[in-house]
Amino acid sequence: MNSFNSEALFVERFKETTSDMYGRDFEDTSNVERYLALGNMIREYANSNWKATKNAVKKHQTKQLYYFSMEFLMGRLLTNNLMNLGIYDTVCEGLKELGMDINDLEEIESDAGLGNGGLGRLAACFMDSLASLNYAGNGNCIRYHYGLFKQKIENDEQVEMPDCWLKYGNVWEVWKPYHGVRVKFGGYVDGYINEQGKFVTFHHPDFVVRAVPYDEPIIGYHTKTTNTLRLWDAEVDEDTAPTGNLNKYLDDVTALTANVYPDDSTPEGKELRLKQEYFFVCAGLSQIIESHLRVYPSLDNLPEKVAIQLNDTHPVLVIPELMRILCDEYDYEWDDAWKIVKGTVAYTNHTVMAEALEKWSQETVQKLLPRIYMIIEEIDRRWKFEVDHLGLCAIYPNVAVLREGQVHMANLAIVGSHSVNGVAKLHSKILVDDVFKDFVTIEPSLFNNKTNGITHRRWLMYCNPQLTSLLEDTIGDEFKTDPEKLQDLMAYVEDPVLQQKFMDVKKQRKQILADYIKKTMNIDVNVNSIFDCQSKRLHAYKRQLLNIFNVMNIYMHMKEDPNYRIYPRTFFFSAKAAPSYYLAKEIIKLINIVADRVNNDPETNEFLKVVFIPNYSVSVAEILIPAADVSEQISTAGKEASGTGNMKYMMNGALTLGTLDGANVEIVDQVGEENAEIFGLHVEDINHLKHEQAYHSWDYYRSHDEIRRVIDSLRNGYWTKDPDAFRLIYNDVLTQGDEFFVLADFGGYSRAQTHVEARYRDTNNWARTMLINIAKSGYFSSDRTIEEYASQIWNLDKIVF
Ligand code: 26V
Repeated sequence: MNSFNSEALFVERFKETTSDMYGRDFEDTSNVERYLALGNMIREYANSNWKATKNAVKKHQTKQLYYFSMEFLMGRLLTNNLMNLGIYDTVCEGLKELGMDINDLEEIESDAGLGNGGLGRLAACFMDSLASLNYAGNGNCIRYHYGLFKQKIENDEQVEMPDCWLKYGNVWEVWKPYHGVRVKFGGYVDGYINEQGKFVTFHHPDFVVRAVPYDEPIIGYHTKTTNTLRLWDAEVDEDTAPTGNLNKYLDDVTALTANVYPDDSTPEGKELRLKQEYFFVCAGLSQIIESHLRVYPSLDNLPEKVAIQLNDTHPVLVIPELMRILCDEYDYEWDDAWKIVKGTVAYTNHTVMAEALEKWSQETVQKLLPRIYMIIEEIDRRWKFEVDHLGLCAIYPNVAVLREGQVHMANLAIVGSHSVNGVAKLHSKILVDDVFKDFVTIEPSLFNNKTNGITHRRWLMYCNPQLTSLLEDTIGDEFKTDPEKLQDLMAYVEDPVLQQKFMDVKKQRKQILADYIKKTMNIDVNVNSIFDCQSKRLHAYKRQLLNIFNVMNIYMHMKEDPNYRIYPRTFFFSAKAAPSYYLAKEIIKLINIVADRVNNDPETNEFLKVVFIPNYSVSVAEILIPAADVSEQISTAGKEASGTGNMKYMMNGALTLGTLDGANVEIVDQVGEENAEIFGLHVEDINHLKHEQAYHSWDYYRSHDEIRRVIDSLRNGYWTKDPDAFRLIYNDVLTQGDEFFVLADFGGYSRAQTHVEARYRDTNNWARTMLINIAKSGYFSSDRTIEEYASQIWNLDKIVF
């Protein structure tokens, strides 16, 4: 009988397991030991479905997806797994009987932060939806020993600390050392013509590591399906380790999987990053090929049985590596191999920022991956031939894989894929009309849109049980497996009783956040104030600057005019900056310095507070987002590919205060303009201003008194004595022309903020708007997104048990 059949049985087995694992009485074990024991029990319990899933896939020859991503921001899994397995209540009650609170165990788990931001969290949401919808979908990534840095704020500035997420090991993983794979780097390639007249190559590498997989079960919500997230670690390869200079070899092996790259701000070639990219691509593919051949006689049918999705260009070496395997190891002719590759691989683009489109110097790629480089050259040569043949050599500069000494990874991804998608309607349109338009003339059918989504299981049911239970009471629980059913709430949005109940839930969540802020930062916040939240990576284009400029303006206005007072408002910020992104770090400093001042000013602090919550992560988001009244989504139009925080906030009822950018556009489509607060320049306005070179931020500075007051305060000692403290910001918005139109949008933003305040004063209407946001958020469940990928790109069938 399984340990979770009844509360009593659970209590008995839990005590037994803990005591057996640690060789001491249960009463003498620590919470860490109990957490680890519970984790083990859950994983073992999940094993039977894990096995059943693998067997079902084999038996029915179900097509499988492999999601290749350099990042997976999984967060904590204890409660998530318990809920998906349907044993959460049993465990909670059992623990209670033992005088324990599940929260104490939850807190022990590290937040698995193997990623930077939206792209990594999207991968994690997709894993949850795939399993919950009964698709065979596996993740493939690196087992980084340290997550993205932990952020502390010291003297108002960001300090980066190591994130030792494996401190207590990882209860969810299973180490599979016997499935190790060799990955080869550097050296040189020999070529000769064999007896059959075929060109044969032989790679003599100068660095070889063993990639070893760690598998984590990904448990579907109330389904049997249990998929695999495979994380590859690097180990010494005993047989090929170089003689002499052993320490350098050991260091190089260790470095390979040490860190998540925190630098999504510096594009310049970092060799180690390229090594990481090839490392997990090579290992992941080798496992796919091996398991395919265990079931099927050849690789001819790979595209019918395997789909590979590239999460951005980071894993794009899948394309030449799969060509290498097919041609060098399985003797395929180039054209046949190319068909298989193109039929198998699809690519998702996640940014239009030119500086973020990956490029590697040809020299680096050639040196580090000599055989792969030869294949890329051949791909480029044949592609160029095709383009010439179509009489389109004029566009060659924009579509070339190799150009001016660089490998253009996005171009390689497009050439080698059968599908290229953007992540929101507007973003996909910009890809087609602008960024990749020359590819569109050649192969228009390649391009499509898949608007992002978030798993409503984590971002509603798990992180906001209070709201979930109100929804259950109102519309039943169908929305849990069919999130579009949240629409049923539309029938009740006018109901003042429900409105009041909803406001009560929101207040409870604000109190939880307030308690967290008090405990971790010792700041008092007023739960009756408007909770206005901006949480996301710190980037100039996301314009945290616009938000803090408005705060500065409000404060200065209240100081100047004692009759001017706003409706009480607390501005929450939470954001990490890449360690080498100096402007972003200066913005963090500005926010914190402003916070120190306004929070401690007795004249105004009953109206205005600013809180910068350190270490934005999945766990912080789970506390912050349910408490939000206002969701700040204020990027420069055209720059935010989609955003996914916007969807999480919406699902928890917050009003979107945003520009028409990314998925905000679709949020407005869903809720109607009157249920969002939209301001600012549109993409077309911005394109026009750029094209005509008609934007001059100085004009705004000169003609707009409030803007001038704010900008001057950066340098005149108003906030800090150091006149240079905010020089980068000052230069950015004035002398360097304000690339992201902060000053141009300031007026509209400030008016929109005033409008938000007026709306909030009308409590019933406000509650109604929030309820409509929740009701319409079902579209943004990643279940919808995954269904679209599954039917339109991957061609997956559901697993049959
Ligand atoms: C952006 C930038 C912008 C400025 C300079 C350097 C740089 C480097 C990297 C990036 C972002 C890389 C890809 C990424 O994380 N994109 C995010 O993907 C999310 C999931 O699709 C999406 O919601 C976000 O809008 C998008 O920024």
